[in-house]
Amino acid sequence: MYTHAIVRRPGRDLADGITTAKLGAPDYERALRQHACYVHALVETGVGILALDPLPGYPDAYFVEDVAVVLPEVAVITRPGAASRRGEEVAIAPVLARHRPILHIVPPGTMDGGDVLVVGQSVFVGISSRTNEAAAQQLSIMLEGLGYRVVPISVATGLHLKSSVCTVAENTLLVAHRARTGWSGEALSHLRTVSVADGEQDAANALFVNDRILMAAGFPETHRRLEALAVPIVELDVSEARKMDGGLTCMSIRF
Ligand code: CIR
Repeated sequence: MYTHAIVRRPGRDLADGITTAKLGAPDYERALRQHACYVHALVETGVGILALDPLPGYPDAYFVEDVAVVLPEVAVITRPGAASRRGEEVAIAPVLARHRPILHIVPPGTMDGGDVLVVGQSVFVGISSRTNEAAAQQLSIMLEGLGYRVVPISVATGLHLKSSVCTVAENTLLVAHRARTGWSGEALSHLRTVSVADGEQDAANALFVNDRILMAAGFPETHRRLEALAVPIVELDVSEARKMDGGLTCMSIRF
């Protein structure tokens, strides 16, 4: 069970963040309302919220997931792959230092937390435009003594590994069709998978917290498939985050 979630409010400059989405500019007031609903949904899962203010000069900083990988034993502060986001990690380290021993990804490693998917003792690391092999190796060395196995996965499309695959129940992944190419059968063989419905790609980033699935609103067929898991599902409108390539996992660090 998770007991904490770190979140950061979007700033007025959120439209200055990086995006490849062609969904238009995000609206600040709407983004704030949607973020408040997201935080409320997290509260309802039973976690305590550590809420941070916007970080001046860092319009992507509310995507806090990217700057840390937190396990029960340790928190790894990443080195974000996008130059404009480097510095966000400095602001998160003191918050996590109150809860975990801290380790750091160092140059030449670059890593975004959105590329790291922890399933039990397996730590899948997407090798993407943001996360490189050097960082995956550093993480492997940090975690092997703790009993984890780091498995690099090539991210062929989408921003991060978790743009296309995420946990939706114990040992169960929600997987977009496009993500399957990067996985060997062996890596997935011990896991149950649910496929994202055709045409519902942005449903692929859902968040499983304390026996509840938080998913983006507007993806009825994927919702229907997830109902088979018999896990309560909470739909949230995250249209403004999606305009900036964000989703459900990106906006919190759970531990
Ligand atoms: C970026 O490009 O870095 C942000 N606009 C979106 C980050 C989304 N983060 C995530 O999926 N973990």
